[in-house]
Amino acid sequence: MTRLSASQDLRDRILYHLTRTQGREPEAATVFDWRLAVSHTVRDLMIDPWMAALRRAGEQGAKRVYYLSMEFLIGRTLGDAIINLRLDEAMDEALGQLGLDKREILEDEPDAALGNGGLGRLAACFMESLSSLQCPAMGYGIRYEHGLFRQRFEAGQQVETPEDWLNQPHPWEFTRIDYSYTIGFKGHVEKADGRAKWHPGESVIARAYDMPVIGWNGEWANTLRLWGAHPTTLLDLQRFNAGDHTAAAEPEALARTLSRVLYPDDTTEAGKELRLKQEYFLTAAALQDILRRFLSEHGDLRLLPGKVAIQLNDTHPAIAGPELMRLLMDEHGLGFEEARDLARGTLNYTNHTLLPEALETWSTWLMGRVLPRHMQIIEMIDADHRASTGRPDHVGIVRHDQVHMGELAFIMAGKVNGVSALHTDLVRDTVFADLHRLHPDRIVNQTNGVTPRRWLRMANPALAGLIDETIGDGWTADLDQLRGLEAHADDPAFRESLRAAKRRNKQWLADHLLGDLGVKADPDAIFDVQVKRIHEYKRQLLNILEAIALWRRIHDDPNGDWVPRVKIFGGKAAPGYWLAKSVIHLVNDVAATINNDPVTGKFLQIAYPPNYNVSMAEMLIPAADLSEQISTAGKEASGTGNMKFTMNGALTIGTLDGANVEIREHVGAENFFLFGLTAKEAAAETARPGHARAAIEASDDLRAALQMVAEGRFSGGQGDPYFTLLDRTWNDDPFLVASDFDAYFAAQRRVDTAYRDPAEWDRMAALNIARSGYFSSDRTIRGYMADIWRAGPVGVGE
Ligand code: B1H
Repeated sequence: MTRLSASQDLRDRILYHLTRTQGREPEAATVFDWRLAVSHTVRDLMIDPWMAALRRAGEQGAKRVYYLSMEFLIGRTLGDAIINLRLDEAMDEALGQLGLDKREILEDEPDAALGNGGLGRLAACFMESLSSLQCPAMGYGIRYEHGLFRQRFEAGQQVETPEDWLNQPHPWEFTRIDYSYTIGFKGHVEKADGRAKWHPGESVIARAYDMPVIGWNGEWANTLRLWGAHPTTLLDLQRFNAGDHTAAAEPEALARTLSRVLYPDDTTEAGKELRLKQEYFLTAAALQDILRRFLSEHGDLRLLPGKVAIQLNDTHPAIAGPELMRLLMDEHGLGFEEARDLARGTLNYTNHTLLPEALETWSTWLMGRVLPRHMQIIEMIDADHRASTGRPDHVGIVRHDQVHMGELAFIMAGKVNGVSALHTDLVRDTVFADLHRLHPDRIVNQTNGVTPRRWLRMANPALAGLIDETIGDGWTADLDQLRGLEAHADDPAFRESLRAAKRRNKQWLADHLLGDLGVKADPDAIFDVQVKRIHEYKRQLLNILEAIALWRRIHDDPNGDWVPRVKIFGGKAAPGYWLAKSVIHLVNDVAATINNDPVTGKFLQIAYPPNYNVSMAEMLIPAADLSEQISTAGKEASGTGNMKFTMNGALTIGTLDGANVEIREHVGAENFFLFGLTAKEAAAETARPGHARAAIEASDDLRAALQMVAEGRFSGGQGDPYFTLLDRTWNDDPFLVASDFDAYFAAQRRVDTAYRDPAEWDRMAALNIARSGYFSSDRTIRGYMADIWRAGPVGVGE
């Protein structure tokens, strides 16, 4: 089809859906109506590749990959689908003909915020890459009615309100009432004829809601299947008729609780019965669905490991081990050993964190009460593993009346992987050292990646256009082709265009997001961005203390040759994480003071737009000059934001932590602002008594900054709000803010110096982009396919 007829076709389809699906005439249509009409138009175009992919995978009896995750942080779908279907130009024309503003339509879509942070966003990037690589796969998650809470600031402090994305029609989903499974909880276990039978005391229905995930070039779509919880009996009619209307609706309310809210926890464990039930709900529904599909295609359970690969995204779905064994033993009559081997041939586990507070455990009491049969099977797995490996009694899955889900996941997995080279080494040396000795081939590395379709082509059209002009558009499917830009890094014309593209993004940000906040951001200033969950180990505190120290220095020498900066923060704190919330409060307090300072105002501004989410990341990252990746070495498993910034031509100031290590290796040490202790040094420093006090006493800048906070310079003369934060920094400082402060401050001054030389800065930015190809999630998924799943892509049209 020619472009003109393609755009006319789109326009006709949009008008069709506006009237037939939305029931509106153009004259009366709102942005919402148009957005739904456009979404249905785009959705229609996904159906053929989707159906074809499902058919082809079935016909070829291909091995299926299943990704089980409590989180899928999808964000918006429309813009991404337009890009992947290669409809952008035709759509621009069609919308133009209809007199519609594309940005306004795209921004009308609520973010599907079904995740907390990196772990959930990784799952979303993986789904996109699986489709782009035509690997037959399915994601399984929960259809939370309320995604991650909305964040507001009141007097600088975080206030949470419920998120409500399903309060309006969700055009991307298909309800599958025919795929419903009963999920049991509690009750008792009966033994009869040598077989165990679990009689649950409660049950709910898991119903499938499917979303197609279209890959690049529109050739293949996999399914993201999210489970919604529904009651087994809708209404207690007897109670209703007796006049007790509230009690009559109880079964429905109870069941729906299971898929009501996403746990707002990142790297800390929720420890709630409801969370355990949610985890089992997802896992049990997915496994029933997987076995049903497998049995209908293959029949013979012994083929399971050859036809099915299941990836457990962290330990959250780790109950899959015992559940799969229960199905194989209790429902299909297999013996323990055969069931164990089949399960282990099928399941794999990704570890995403070493933080002790995030390693899930459940009391044997709770596990035994909620999942009595699973508790028995866990004991059997533990005993069997001890017997077969000679592992001593004091280690194991069940210790001190706690079920350790990491150990369970490890023991039931064929492969266990870490998410960056450093993290995987630490997984081998620390949390799983003992299991690694027993199973030396089990742990492998798969460094995370991000999809370049969303994070470069869609989020940064200015840069994507320049890259297309310079090296063609082949990079979209093969990010290593960005290497072709290296040859242009010394070309002044290319560097000029690169600068112009970045400046356009900065100007837009300054005029909109930052301008709306009342921050006066000069697009020629360094846009210095730290966006991620707020956590002590990520050290937003280090960043804001540096800002205070810099502010003080500018004050002391207001006529100095300072390089203007806009520091931008974004991120949410878990609602119960008091110290993280205290850091948010401090950043906002400091911003309120500094931004209005007539002496320093033109050199330093601080912006903290509330409610950071995927869509905000899509605006901020393309406009960043400097990417803050400053976690305490050894604590950030990988990071994925760090990769998005690199791809978008921001330079990194960072520690040797997570994937920063590999980013630095790829882009070149001279194109990366490194500072701080290494993981090994950090571990030693943490163990040194009085390390924080000593570091603070040795640093005039840090001492002065802390002093200003203590004196209430940013809190109306009252130091009290920050007493605990300061006390912890002086006396404990487990994440070494003090020990790394001077090195960080000095690295920031190196950034200033580099920024003064635009040609050199642009060269470094060009090289960062050119060498970022490794961080495509396509590369990551190919790694999982080859090393973990032993699954191949299915050819289209073969
Ligand atoms: C990561 C989590 C996480 N690691 C518990 N662990 C959660 C743990 O709700 N919970 O209970 C939620 C999330 N998230 C992140 O995973 C790492 O911190 C990042 O470094 C990494 O890049 C990301 C993806 O691998």
